[in-house]
Amino acid sequence: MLTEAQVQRFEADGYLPLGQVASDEQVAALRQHLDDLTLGSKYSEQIQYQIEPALREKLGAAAGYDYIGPSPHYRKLTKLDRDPVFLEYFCHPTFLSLLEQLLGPEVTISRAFALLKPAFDGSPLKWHQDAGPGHPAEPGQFVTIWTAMDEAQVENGALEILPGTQELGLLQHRVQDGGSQLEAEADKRVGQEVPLPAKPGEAYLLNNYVLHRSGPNPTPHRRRALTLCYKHADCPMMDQPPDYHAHYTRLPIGG
Ligand SMILES: O=C(O)CCC(=O)C(=O)O
Repeated sequence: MLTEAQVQRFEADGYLPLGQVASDEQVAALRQHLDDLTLGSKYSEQIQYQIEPALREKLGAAAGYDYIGPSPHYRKLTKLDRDPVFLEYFCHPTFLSLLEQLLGPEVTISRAFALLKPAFDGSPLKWHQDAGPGHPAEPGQFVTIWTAMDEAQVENGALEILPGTQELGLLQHRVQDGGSQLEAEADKRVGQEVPLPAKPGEAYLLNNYVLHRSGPNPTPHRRRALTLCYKHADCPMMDQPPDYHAHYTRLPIGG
């Protein structure tokens, strides 16, 4: 459970360090599973694979999701709640109790993915919100939990946050009149970004409206992390039919 002070801090800043949530053993098992899926022979049809843009350009491949065989150049793996090894971690008792506290007993996973930021060619992620079309539609009904699988520092692409920007609500992402509202708000706050360094297994709770980004990884140290978006089971998805969310994986809260 979060203390009252932690809830207040989360509401004010839009993020909250949760400390080490995944045990060393869990981190080792999750890392091994990521390696088996990407470098080894455990390709999974249930999961979507995306390669880094540099390799995509070299191969002349189309944008989107594609498996190209064992490779250290995968950028992202999605739909990880379909995989029992990941799902077990996504149902971590710490998550279940804080999600029940924040969202109530009926919670589903709306997104579950790993961003792998490979050594030397991990690409940057621009300022964004985890909200808008294709995301849950109702503020207060969804949160994200991010867990580092490797040591994350600014040098190898740690998360960065603009604290308090969740107060701005949903920002216009489309580029209009030479720039988006989201970029304009980020530009106003240059120098206010807070890096969120993390040791393997450490997690952060994020308000989905807070502006966040992560840098490139030009270092020899890969920076893998798991991002989980949880929502109230009945919260509709923006710009999707009302029953679109019905198939999402439900968490075993309250047995
Ligand atoms: O792991 C990261 O670098 C950030 C992931 C993220 O914020 C996202 O993809 O929405």
